[in-house]
Amino acid sequence: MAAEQPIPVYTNLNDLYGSLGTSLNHAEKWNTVAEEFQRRFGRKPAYIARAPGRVNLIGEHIDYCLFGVLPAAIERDILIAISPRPNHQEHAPGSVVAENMHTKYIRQVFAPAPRRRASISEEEVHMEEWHLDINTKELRWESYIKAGYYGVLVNYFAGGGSPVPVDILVTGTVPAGSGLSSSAAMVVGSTLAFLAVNGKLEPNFTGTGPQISKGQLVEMAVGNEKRVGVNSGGMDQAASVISIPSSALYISFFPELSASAVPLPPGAVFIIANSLVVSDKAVTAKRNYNLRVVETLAAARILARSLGIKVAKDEKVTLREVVGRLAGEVEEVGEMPVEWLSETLQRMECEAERLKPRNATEDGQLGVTMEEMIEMSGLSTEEFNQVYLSWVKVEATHFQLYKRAKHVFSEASRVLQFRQTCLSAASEASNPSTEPPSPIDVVRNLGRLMNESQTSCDQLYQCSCDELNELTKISRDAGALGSRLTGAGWGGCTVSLVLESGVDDFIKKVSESYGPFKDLKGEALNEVIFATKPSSGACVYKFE
Ligand code: NG1
Repeated sequence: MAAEQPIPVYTNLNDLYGSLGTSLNHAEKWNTVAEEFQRRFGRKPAYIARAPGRVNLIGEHIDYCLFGVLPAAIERDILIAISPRPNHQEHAPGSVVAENMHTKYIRQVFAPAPRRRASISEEEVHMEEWHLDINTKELRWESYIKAGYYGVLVNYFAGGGSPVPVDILVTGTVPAGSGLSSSAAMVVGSTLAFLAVNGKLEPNFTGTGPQISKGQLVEMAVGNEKRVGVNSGGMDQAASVISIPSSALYISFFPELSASAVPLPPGAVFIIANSLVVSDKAVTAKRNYNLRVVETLAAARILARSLGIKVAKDEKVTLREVVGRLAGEVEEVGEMPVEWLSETLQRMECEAERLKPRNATEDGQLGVTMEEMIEMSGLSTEEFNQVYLSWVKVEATHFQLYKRAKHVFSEASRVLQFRQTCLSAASEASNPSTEPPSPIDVVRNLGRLMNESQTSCDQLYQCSCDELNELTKISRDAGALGSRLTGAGWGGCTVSLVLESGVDDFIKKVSESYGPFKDLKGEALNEVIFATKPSSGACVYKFE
């Protein structure tokens, strides 16, 4: 299983470039960052960690409800060069000098502070916890570096030991705040760089481990990103770590993280276009991302209660768990068969009506107030606050439980249909005794699902914006068979499905029609609209 494999550590550049499976000029990027590190810090880096961004083909805002999603890693990535500082003893333990090749991001110097535990027993006398200040109020590039580092400190140095002081140099080609997961790529890259430099990626002295698996790195990176203030699902980190070249990845989170390759139909090209509206998830979290997390959790409890499904008072049950309990799924046996899950999801789309406010207008525009939501949950105000609001800040007068749940169930269904369409097309194409499906029909079906996803994101989940709506419409008019926002939304990028034969014409038409692209040419245009190929997941290069 992909999630159980160890993180690849290369010592040979040919193996490294071969593993990436993409066309971009990798050698040049890796050499530039190594040379620049040498120029700035006077020695070669010890390691370079790579973590790619990702594009989500379908399955938006359902990973934190524990439904499966379908992303692919992209060629654009973050590279972090790192090396221990010479003369360790002269520096504070674990101190960091962090530089970024992008001139906009200035040099940062910080050190984790060891914090002695308040109550310590004899054995625990040497136990230390670490603290790193992370500013979650504003967008700061080093917060993502710190978030990755924090996880390494907590997981590997809580029981004692000193992290090495380091210099690091960061560079990247994943545009920030654009829905291509630059934040997850930064956190995964930073986690890997600090693990490597502290000797935590090597197998132990018997050569049998413990070596961190891809799945464990995903879990660490998800926890680490929460420290920047976003209660993300696990899609981005899983895509950045586990992806494989030439396929998308079906990632499911229930009953545990698992990932499998989904072959994409030949001739289908995914084109990313940046709306150039920057959406900073961390800063808007209480009105956007985190609010959606709370709305879906509250919807899950209320729906369960209304359907007579048992939920413990202190449990943060998810919509996926409610579906499982309704269908009588046995978690220990693994995820229920796809047909069964699809049927239950269809039923749930109807059951979601139970979440409409009593005084609902025809189109269900009005949500429920906080008081109504607490009453519907069957918990006391104190219990509700404790379970749903004590760990997160949200800001809203009304909570849109019905619309959010309806989006989640329909989007989860679309992911299953998208995956099934790709799998059936691939298996029929490889079976000499059946007529292969018409490629255009396959791609049309996928495109239709992507268009439906965009409508649902816009109208039910309200995570689109005028510019994304305009760009997806322009893309369809320019020949895309499907076009949708990708990632959290509220700005950022779209992904469009285009036939290989129409790529150049598509890019030309979109760049002539979308206002902010009109004056862009050459590299500047290529920065905002480009075709992408699925790339491989995170890895580390070790200099010898
Ligand atoms: P972006 O903003 O594209 O990195 C976010 C979440 C995902 C997922 C999507 C919406 C983080 C790190 N990522 O993606 O887990 O929930 O929104 O589908 O918060």
